[in-house]
Amino acid sequence: MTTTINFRDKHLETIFTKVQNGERLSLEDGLAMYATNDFISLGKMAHYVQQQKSGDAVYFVLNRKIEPTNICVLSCKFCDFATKKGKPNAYEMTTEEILSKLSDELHEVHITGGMPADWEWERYLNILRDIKKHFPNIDIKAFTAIEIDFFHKKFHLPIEEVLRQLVDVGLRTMPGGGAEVFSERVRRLLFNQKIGAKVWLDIHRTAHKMGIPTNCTLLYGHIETLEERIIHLLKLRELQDETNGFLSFIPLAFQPGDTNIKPRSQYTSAIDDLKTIAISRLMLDNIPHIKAYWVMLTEEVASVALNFGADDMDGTVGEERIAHDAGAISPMKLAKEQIVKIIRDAGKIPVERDIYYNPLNIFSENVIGKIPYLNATPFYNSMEKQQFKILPIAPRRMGELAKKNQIDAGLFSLVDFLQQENSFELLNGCIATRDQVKSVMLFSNFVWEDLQGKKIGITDETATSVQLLKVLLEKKYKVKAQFERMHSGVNDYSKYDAVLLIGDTALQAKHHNYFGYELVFDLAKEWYEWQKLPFVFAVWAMKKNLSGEKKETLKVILQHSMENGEDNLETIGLLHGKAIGLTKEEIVEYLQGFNYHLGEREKEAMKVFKFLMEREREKVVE
Ligand code: V47
Repeated sequence: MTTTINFRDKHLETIFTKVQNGERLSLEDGLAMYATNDFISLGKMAHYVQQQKSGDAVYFVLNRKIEPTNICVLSCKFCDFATKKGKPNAYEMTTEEILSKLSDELHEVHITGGMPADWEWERYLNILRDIKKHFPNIDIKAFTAIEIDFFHKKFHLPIEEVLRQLVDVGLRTMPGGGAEVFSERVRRLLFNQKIGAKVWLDIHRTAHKMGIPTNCTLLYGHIETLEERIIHLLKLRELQDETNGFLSFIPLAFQPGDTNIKPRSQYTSAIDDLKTIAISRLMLDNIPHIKAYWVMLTEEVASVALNFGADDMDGTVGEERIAHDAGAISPMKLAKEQIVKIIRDAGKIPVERDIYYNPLNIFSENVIGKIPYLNATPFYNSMEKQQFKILPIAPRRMGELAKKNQIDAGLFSLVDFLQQENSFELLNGCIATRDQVKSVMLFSNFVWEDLQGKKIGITDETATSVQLLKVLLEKKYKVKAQFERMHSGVNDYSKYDAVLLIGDTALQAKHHNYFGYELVFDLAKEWYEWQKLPFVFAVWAMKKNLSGEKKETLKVILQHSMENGEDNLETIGLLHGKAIGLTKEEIVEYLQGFNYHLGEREKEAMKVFKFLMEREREKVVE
C-alpha cells in the first residue's frame, strides 16, 4: 500500500520512513511527534498503520460497565469516584442489583470498582458466578491489576491462584486500568498507595502466561511529562514483545473534577487527545487495537480519532461512574445505532465484536474479507478498493459472516468455501502450498503415531487446518485424538499434549521457544509427502447474488492487485513480516513458497481433500 503524505515537518518524514520499513520508533521519535505542529501528517501516519492492522474496520462491543462499589481503602489524589464507608455517596451493589443492569443482548460486562475493607473473597466470586449463571452469553472482563494485587494481599492467595479462581467462575479478560503513568515521581505525588509499574506489569505478565488476554491504559493530561508518557508506552511495548497478551491500548484523558490537580474546567485539548491516540498507534507497533474511549474523549473527539489511529470505540457502556464523577461531559451511555453512525460517518466499517475481537456482525455493504496473515498480503497490498471496504478477519469467522450474507467477497478458508459452494462463485486466486507451508503447524510432545487419545488444543481461527489435521491423524496415521478449541488471543498451551496453530502465530514460534513443545510438524509437508499434491488452504470467491457490475469490479480489482503483488514480493510483506519478527529474507522466502493461482493441480488437490474429509464425516455419522 503506498501512501503519500505532504510533510511540512521533516522530522516526521524520517519517522514515517522508519514506519514504512517496519523499524521501531524510539523515545526521541515519540517526543518529536509530540513536538510537531504538522498535526495532519501525524494523523495520516497513524492512519497508515491503522489501515495495515485493521483495514477499514472499527470495532465496538455491546457492553455494560459495572462498578459494584465506590468504597475504597485507597485515597488516590486523582480519583473523584472512590469514597469511604458511611459517607452519604457510598454505595454497595447486591448481586440482584448487578444482574438487573444486564440483558441478553450484551456480549461483555466490564467490572471494576472500589476496594472495600470488609468484602469477602466469596462475594467477588459469587458476582461472576451469578452473572455467568443468568447470562451465559455475556463474557466477563473484570478487575484491574490493582484489584488483583489487593485480593492477593487481603485473602493471602498467590496471584496465580487469584486469577485461576476467577477464571473458574467466568473471568475471560482483564481491563487495562490502574496503570496510570509508569513513573515513580508521579506515583509518589498522586497515588502513593497504589502498586507501581513493576507490580502492574508482573500481574499482566502472569495473566498472559495463564492464557488471559488483557488491555492496557495510560492516564494522561495531569502532572506527567511527555517523556513519561512515551516511556510508559515503551514499557508496554516491551511486555507485549514478551507475551503478546495485550488486546488493546486505551489512552485515558484525565478528567479534572474536584481533584484539585487541575482547575475543574481544564480538560485535555482535542489536539493533545488526538496526538496521543496517533502516537500510541505508531509507538505500539505490536498491540493490535487502539481504543478511542468516547466516555473520556467525548463523542466528537472519538469520531475524529477513528481516522487518527484508533480502531475501537469500546462499547455502549450503559452507565459509567469513574469518569463522570470526575466531571466527564460525555453521555453516560451510547445506543448501538449511535455508535454505528459515528463509525460509518468516519468512513469505516462498524464491526460488532466479542470480547476477543471476533467480529459478530458488520453494519456495512460492499465488504471484502481479508485473512490477516502474512501469506495473504500479496493480494491486498496494492488493492484499489473502489467502492469496497476491507475487513481483516480470521478465516473461520469470515465463513460465518458470509453465511449471514454480510461479506461480498474474500479469500475464504477452503472448508468454508466447500460448505457454501452453492452460494459462491470462484475467482482465480488461492493460497496453495508447494511442498510445505511453515505457518500451519502442529506443536507436539508426541510423534504422530503416539497421539492416540491425546488432548490437542486447536486454533479458533480456521476450520480447514483443523480438518486437515483430522484427516492426517485418522487417515494417514490411523490415530484418534481429542480436540479442544482454544480462544483467540493468548492461551495456556501447557494444558495440551499438542497444539495446532496457524498464520502469524505459527510463524513466530521460534521466538517463543516453540511454545514449549519438543516437536514441530508442518501440515502441508505431511500432506505433500502423503498425496504428492499441493494443499489449498484458501480460495478467492464472491457471493453469487451480487450484481453483475459488482462482480466485474471484483474480478478486475483482484487481477490487478495479484499482478502487482506477485511482481513485488520483495517489498510487500515487509512491514507485516517485520512486525512479527521475520527478516527480509525470511519473508521473501516464505511468500515465494506459495502458489497464488488456482490451476488444475490445485483443483485436483481440492477434490482429493474434499473426498477424504467427507469420508471422515460419514464415519463419524455412522
Ligand atoms: O484506572 C481514574 C482512570 C481508569 C480518573 O480495559 C480516571 O477496556 C480520567 O481503565 N480522569 C479506569 N481517568 C477505566 C479503565 C478502562 C476504561 C475503558 C475501557 C477499559 C478496558 C479500561 O480510569 C482507572 C484510572 O486510570 N481514572 N480517575 C479521572 N479523574
